[in-house]
Amino acid sequence: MGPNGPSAVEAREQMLKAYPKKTLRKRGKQILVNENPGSPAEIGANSRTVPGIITQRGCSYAGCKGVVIGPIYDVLHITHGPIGCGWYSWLSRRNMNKIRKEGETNYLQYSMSTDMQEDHIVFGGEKQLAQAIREAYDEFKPKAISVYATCPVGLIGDDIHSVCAKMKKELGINVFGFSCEGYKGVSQSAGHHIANNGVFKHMIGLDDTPVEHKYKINILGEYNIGGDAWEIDRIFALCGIKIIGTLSGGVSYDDITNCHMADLNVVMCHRSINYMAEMMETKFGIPWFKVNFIGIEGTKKSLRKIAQYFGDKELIDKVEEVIAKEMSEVRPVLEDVSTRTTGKTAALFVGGSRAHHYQDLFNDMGMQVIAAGYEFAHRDDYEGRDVLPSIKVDADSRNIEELKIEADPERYNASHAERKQSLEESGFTFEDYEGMMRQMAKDTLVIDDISHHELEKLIDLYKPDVIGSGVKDKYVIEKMGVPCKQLHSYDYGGPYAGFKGAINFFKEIDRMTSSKVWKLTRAPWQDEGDAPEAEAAEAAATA
Ligand code: CFM
Repeated sequence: MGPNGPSAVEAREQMLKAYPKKTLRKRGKQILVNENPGSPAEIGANSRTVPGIITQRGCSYAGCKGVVIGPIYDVLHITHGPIGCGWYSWLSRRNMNKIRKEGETNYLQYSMSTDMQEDHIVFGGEKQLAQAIREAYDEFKPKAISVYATCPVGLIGDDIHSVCAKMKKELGINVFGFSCEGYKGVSQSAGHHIANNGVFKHMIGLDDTPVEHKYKINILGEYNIGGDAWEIDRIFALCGIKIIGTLSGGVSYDDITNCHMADLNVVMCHRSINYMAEMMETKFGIPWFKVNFIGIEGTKKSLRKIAQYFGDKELIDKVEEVIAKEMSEVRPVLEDVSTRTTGKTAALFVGGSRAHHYQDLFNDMGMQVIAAGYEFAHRDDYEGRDVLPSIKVDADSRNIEELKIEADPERYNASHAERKQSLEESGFTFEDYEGMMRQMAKDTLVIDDISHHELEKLIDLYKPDVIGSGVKDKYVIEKMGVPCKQLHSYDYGGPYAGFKGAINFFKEIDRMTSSKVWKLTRAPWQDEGDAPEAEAAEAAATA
């Protein structure tokens, strides 16, 4: 097994040739053959989608409310807008939650919206918003209320920030708003940045209660999809490392207001939260580096790096002990599964980090990733952070505020900075992200913001054994006879992070790629006479 089909150069040409000239020029920059993984070529990323091309992207509101802030379980989230935006963001992302401390409340089963009507659009919706905040407060008495602007709110010019400030005064609780109108920026990535700014301004640093623990960290960019954060919590508890806040999977308001007391930030999803890591380092001196708990090699490497950061022999030994014990459970599963998965192929088109992270899990199983791409990541997520200075800031990015952060005169922790410096002198790396392309094999395809046409072409040409993607194309892929694993929601499964997560994933992918049912699938249109391929596959599968 392995990739059969044309060379990547030819596949690229076949994808592009259907397009009109202007589209071809644009898509040509976003579809690359990874010719030199050591020094990746420049990819067109974070640019506007060509209208009509059928993208998988979401909007700024989705990135802000849905992704970064929505998972905080005891903040009351109110969508200011017509009912659809609140409805479609109601528990549709599988960021799981349970109350962590006595006395806390979980509001995430509710969806709150101002339900804007035509007269609010005509006469303004500010009164409606103030009323909604008051009503929500009377009903629930939360610690904090967060308001999200949708497209029409920006178009009519409702000033949500002054309404929030007024209500903050009136109610005596923290009330803050996000100007994350769906049209801001070119994708949900803009919403991440807006969310980071708001969390930093309105929550980080409010509670200076010291946390007594030898090893205190925050995990940034981990959203507890399918319970991933809980598996990471389990491993850290075994190692004796304290997580103050996970931003923002399964986290409470109090955890976030206190998380600047940590000694270290580790970043899982670089795309959605690198801004926060940088701002916290500037203001409080907390160093950060990139980790990955998806895949056993990634998990081991990340744990060892954290232990090395603290530098205590006791912790370093404990981490090795935990790894050895966990691996005794992983190894037999992996050995069994690998007999069937080795040499099989996968393609991954997901978000802004998983198309990279999940390559580790497939590699663990001996599978080859023949093509991958993000929906909305930036060049640094593809080519590595060293390209940051050369990224052009266009009009769409300029729309998003860049906060000016300075070191906190009292709370900047200089001893963290000293530790960072001495570790760097011994070769330890911080603020590091190599990006996806360096890790991919030579001559694989890298496709940013893939269109349905390109995806169908890819399947026609290569028939990968599995595709990791989302619900927008899952059933298109499966109708073409290829199993699709949703790597946003995990379908109904998970966790896939850490050691237990890896076991779940190995079994799931083994089940999907070993099943013969896919070769028997026939789309209705294939029954109208031209189905020799499907018949041959059926004969082979039943033989
Ligand atoms: Fe980060 Fe995410 Fe992702 Fe993302 Fe997302 Fe997500 Fe994703 Mo869906 S924060 S970039 S905006 S890892 S919701 S948990 S799965 S597209 S790859």
